[in-house]
Order: sequence, then C-alpha cells, then structure tokens
Amino acid sequence: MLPPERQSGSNTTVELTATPDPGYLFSKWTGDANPLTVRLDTNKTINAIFVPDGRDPDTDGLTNYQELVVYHTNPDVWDTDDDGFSDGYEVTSGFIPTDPNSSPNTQLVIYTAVEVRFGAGLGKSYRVESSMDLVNWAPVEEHLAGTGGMIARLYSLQEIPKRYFRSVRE
Ligand SMILES: [Ca+2]
Ligand SMILES: [Ca+2]
Repeated sequence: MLPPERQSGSNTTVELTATPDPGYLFSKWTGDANPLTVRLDTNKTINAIFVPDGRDPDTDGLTNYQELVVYHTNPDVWDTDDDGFSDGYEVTSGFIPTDPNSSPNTQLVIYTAVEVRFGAGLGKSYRVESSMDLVNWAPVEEHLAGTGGMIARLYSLQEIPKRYFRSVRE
C-alpha cells in the first residue's frame, strides 16, 4: 500500500504517503501524521494502519469496504445491476447484487392467515385482541370503525401459528 521505496542516502529526509487500497481508509502511522516526513539517520520501521471504509455514500446498506472488497458492487450506485433492488437488500435476501438474473423479483412467499369477523356497530370503535392462553390479551389492531355490519380482518399466522382472538368495543 506504500509507494515504491525511494533510494536515498544516509541523513536525507524522505516523505512517505500512505495510499489505501479501494475499500480501505488510511487511519494513522504508528505515531505520526500523513504524510510522514522521516529523516534517514538510522534503520527505521514504520507502519501505516489502514481500516475498512465503513462509509455508505449510496445508502444501499453496504459499506464501501463491503462493496469494493467483498461483493464487487459499485459503491456510488444504490442498485448496481439495475434490477430495482438495492445492493444491500439483495445481499441480505440471498441474491447476487451484480447479476440482474439473480433478483428478488423471482421471490414469492406464501403464508396462511386467519380471517376474523365480528359485528361492529355504526359509529362505534373496536379493537381486536389476541391471546395464547385466554388469560392475557394483547391488542392486535385498535380504533377500527364500525360499519353497522360485519368487519373482516386478516392476520398472518407466520409468527404465531396458534392463538385466540376476540373483538372489544372501545
Ligand atoms: Ca454503499
Ligand atoms: Ca440490484
């Protein structure tokens, strides 16, 4: 990561500049600033410290380090393969952000749901509650406006496959 060494004689002064690889940032020299001016009066060991670049200028959820080093996406483009999904979303959902043929467009998930229907008077307000044990009840939806007939609501069973429901007038 350092420029080629300059051949210099004893007691000359050289200036070292630390240039990070793509995806990294220069952090510090062990003990000084960048650029570092060194007088060659003895043998010296100098280390440049580089850190992963954690910035995310295109706000796609991947850091510059992840884009340039890990996934080889464009750190300045939110959707590198132009399939309508951000690089970060593709990575977290298991798709390839540089291949438009690997796209969450192909993803379809089906969950079962329960339909809850209850009589709701016009001008009245209701909430739906659920319980695992018929003792402790927690609101699922609140402030449902009555219609003077039946209200029907759908609740996914993905997270909680089995529970009781009731409607309560507020
Ligand atoms: Ca990014
Ligand atoms: Ca994409």
